[in-house]
Amino acid sequence: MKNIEKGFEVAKELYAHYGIDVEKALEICDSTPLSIHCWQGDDVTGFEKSAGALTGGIQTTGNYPGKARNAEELRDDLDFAMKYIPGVKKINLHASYLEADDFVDRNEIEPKHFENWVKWAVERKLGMDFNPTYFSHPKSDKGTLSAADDKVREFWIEHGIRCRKIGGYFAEKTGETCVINHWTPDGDKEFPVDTLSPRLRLKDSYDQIFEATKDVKNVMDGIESKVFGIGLESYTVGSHEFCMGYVLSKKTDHIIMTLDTGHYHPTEMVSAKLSSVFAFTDKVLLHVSRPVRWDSDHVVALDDETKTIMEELVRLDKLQDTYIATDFFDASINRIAAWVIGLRNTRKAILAALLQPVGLMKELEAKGDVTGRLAYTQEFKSAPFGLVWDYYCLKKNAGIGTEWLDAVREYEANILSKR
Ligand code: RNT
Ligand code: ZN
Repeated sequence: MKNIEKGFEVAKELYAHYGIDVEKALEICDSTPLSIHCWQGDDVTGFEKSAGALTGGIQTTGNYPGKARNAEELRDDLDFAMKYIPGVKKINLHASYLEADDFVDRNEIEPKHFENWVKWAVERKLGMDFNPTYFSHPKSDKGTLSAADDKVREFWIEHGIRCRKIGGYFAEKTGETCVINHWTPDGDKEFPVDTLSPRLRLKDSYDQIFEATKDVKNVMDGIESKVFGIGLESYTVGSHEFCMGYVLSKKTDHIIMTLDTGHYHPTEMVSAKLSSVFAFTDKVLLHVSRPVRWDSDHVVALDDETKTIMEELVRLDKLQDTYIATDFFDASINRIAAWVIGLRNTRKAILAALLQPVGLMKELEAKGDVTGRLAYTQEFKSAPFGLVWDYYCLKKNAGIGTEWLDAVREYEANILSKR
């Protein structure tokens, strides 16, 4: 422990040399909410009485033992994981994680089906976010909000309406804004002849959902686009252009873009999109994930893109205007470790971004000193933010280094392995 504090002092001195206030960076890092996606804990299965296969062009691979089989187990696992995820957190639920004794279809869900989650979140002072589940359902195979079949489309519109009402209930109970992410997998394996009609129907469905729930308060709505899904390779109704067009045309405060790091072509980076998006909107919802060649939803790594996204948000002064949510599902490793690694990496990237002399670098750039700019941006890539991170984890009692791994292994031996 002494060494951690010593390391922190060394780092602090180095950062002070560049005019960086480490304590202030830690405070911002700690208070930036990260919304933890519940679906890493059970491979996006959910707890509906009819839960079947995962559909919608997303996939979990692997069969690591010990996944949560019900909401109590999932909450226990989240409680355990959260001990090792320092800083302000929210919990992000999908509609399919409802609790009910009997089967409740998606067009019938109500706040009461989430009472246990709300109680649990309120006790822990966690904000709550939400997601309609437009996949893994017999009625989702031929499109949902863009379906040509009116009955099917109405069913899903009703689901969206109910989800917004549940989001309003979450906000009321937790006292915090509920961020709802709207994502539909709708698309086609082959190229449709008529690519416009499904998009007009999707647009109309979103309009109907928002119109029917316009009195819902304290809810934000991210519209998530995607390039393609498995089995839907040729056409995605909710493409980037569609979703961006929808959001910008609405001119409301609550309808915003969701940018998922796995939802673009492999060389297209979310980090490079942020300032363009912020030139036209005030808030953004980020889905932090890790695509490996496709939207594979690997655990978030402390990779260049994650670090660059956070640098961009800090440099644009948009960290407070970005709702940061994680979105990955790896069934090939210990699922709790997946949460801990992915969430710690996300926050660590925020800290690394905050520990840079942004003002100074902006001054150099403004003066046209491009040499100085390159020197500084490069220098801080190897700055000792890890020493500050360790100190932060020490203060938060969140496990230093890989200490958390021993605890997770013990939990696996005592609890997960017995499931
Ligand atoms: C799918 C989207 C979406 C889902 C979750 C489960 O490609 O990223 O956000 O991952 O809703
Ligand atoms: Zn996503």
